[in-house]
Amino acid sequence: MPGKSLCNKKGEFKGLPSIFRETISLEHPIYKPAKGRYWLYVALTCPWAHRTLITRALKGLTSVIGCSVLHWHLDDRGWRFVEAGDGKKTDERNWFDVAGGITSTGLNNITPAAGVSNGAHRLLTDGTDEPHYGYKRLSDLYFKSKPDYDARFSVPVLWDLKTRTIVNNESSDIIRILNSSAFDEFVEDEPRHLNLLPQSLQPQIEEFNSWVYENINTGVYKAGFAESAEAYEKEVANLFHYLDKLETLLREKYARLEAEYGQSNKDKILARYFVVGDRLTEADVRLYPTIVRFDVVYHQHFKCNFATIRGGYPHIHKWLRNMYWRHTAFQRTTDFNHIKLGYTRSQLRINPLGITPLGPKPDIIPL
Ligand SMILES: N[C@@H](CCC(=O)N[C@@H](CS)C(=O)NCC(=O)O)C(=O)O
Repeated sequence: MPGKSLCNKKGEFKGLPSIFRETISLEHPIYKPAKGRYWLYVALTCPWAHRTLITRALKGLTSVIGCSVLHWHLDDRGWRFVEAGDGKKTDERNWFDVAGGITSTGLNNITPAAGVSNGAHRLLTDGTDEPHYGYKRLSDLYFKSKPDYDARFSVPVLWDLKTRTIVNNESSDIIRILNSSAFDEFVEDEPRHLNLLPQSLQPQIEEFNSWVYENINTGVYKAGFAESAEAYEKEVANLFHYLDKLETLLREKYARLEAEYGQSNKDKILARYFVVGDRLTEADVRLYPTIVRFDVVYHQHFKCNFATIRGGYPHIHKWLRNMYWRHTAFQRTTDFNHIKLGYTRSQLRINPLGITPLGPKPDIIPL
């Protein structure tokens, strides 16, 4: 979202519409489940793409649906792939097999001279190339699917290698496709049995998702992209009102678990400490990408600075660290370098000099 405004005349942020909304199922006339047929294009900085990576990992689909990672820097022409000579080549081992985690030397090793908007230094793995067609831009996939496409080129994209079309570019749909039983036959027992949307909890999950989406997931963007003080002030107050609501919900949940298992039985408590019900669901997957970005980006870059999560919300903080440190699918898909660089060096309307703040330290505190 570089350069151009995504706001209406009042300076209020409006999101990006998704127009590819197909699904994958045995009944679908075109998009049938198959191993190796579908491909996910993501950017690690993007919270919406992050949900799909977490779900892919949780469901054991990393060897069923491949994945390419766009360069973290978004420019006026949208997302681009890393090309040979433009940083590092794809490391198939890292990107395909694991949850999307990369090893990097860390943001703190970037010298001040790297404070340029396009990331001149290559001290981390910037992304991957496009392995199927050698495309240079995400837009190439959109035009291949729909030659007269005239909207923004957003990640995530779920792509069909057989028909060479975009199946879906809406993250909330993609996580449901990945969670469905469509790919069960290609997956090991354990992840296959994980259902992020159990029927008994569905109404609660939908209810939770709807206020979290409106006020927290997009709330940070509404505050950060606001182009008038009035719009910003309204949105930031609203965001923190809902973080307070979330904190209360988690405080009560934690107290209930303590009463049930005893205060000292931390392991048992943490094994059940999720936002809806006592098990991991889609609600955790959709909340996490926003909360893990909060202290490192949204607090300063989007001016969401009434409080940090670590400083002001002890129960959200505990939930966040529980997700990150106890669940590899969350940890290995979280790349703080891409997250920090992506926002602070791409969104130059907000941060014109493209200088990336180094803190907070550490990116996430141990549990
Ligand atoms: N509705 C979409 C929104 C995705 C979205 O906003 N992606 C952003 C990155 S965080 C993007 O790709 N923006 C490209 C651009 O603004 O040009 C979804 O949830 O999948």
